Amino acid sequence: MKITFVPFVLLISMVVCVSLNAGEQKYRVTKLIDKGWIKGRITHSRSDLEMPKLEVDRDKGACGNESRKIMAVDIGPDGALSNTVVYLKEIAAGKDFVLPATPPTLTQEHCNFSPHVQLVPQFSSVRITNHDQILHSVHAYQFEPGQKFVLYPNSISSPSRTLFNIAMVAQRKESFQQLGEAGIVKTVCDAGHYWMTAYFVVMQHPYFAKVESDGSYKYRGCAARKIQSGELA
Ligand SMILES: [Cu+2]
Repeated sequence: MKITFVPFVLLISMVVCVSLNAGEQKYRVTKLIDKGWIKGRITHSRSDLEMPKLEVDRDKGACGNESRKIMAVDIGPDGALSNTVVYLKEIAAGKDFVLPATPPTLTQEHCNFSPHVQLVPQFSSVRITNHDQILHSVHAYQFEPGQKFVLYPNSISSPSRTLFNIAMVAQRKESFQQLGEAGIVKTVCDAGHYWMTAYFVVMQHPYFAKVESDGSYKYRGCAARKIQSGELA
């Protein structure tokens, strides 16, 4: 069975966990009696795609000379698709969404954002750190869930709106910023490092997973047990 593919970040698993409601109602926490799981594996049907390299054209002292690859299509030798997020769609109720004890962190180091993709609860406060001795910025754009993106790193699709835009000068090592409602937040660096890109996948409910390096994923705490895998054409 093929899973709907939204280029590069999101894969949508359409398995009902507890209840399904096509309306816009808010997620409701409920007590689960039979705790099960849903698991699967995401692969790409072609492992021989030739992707363009992103050449470093400035600040090589801090950034190095190594060209960067487009992380959005990081395909393993067996077709495993990294940097992919799988989530349950249109879920109305389920387990509680436990917030992390420490804020999610987005790091700028060696002129890269890290991690490239991370999952965070809505309205999270995120910590941003700059480990380089040069100017970076974090320009964060808010998008609707399911937004499709052009693969080229700093390309911004419209419509979009700026969530925040901060300068991370060499002396500014830390900043805290607030995320909003569920959706996708794409961050780029406006300081000329066009290859720097990262994504927050902001979720309203806890039934989501970033795939492992072998493309596998597993949700826990569902009222059903099911295996569902997807392959991208
Ligand atoms: Cu930068």
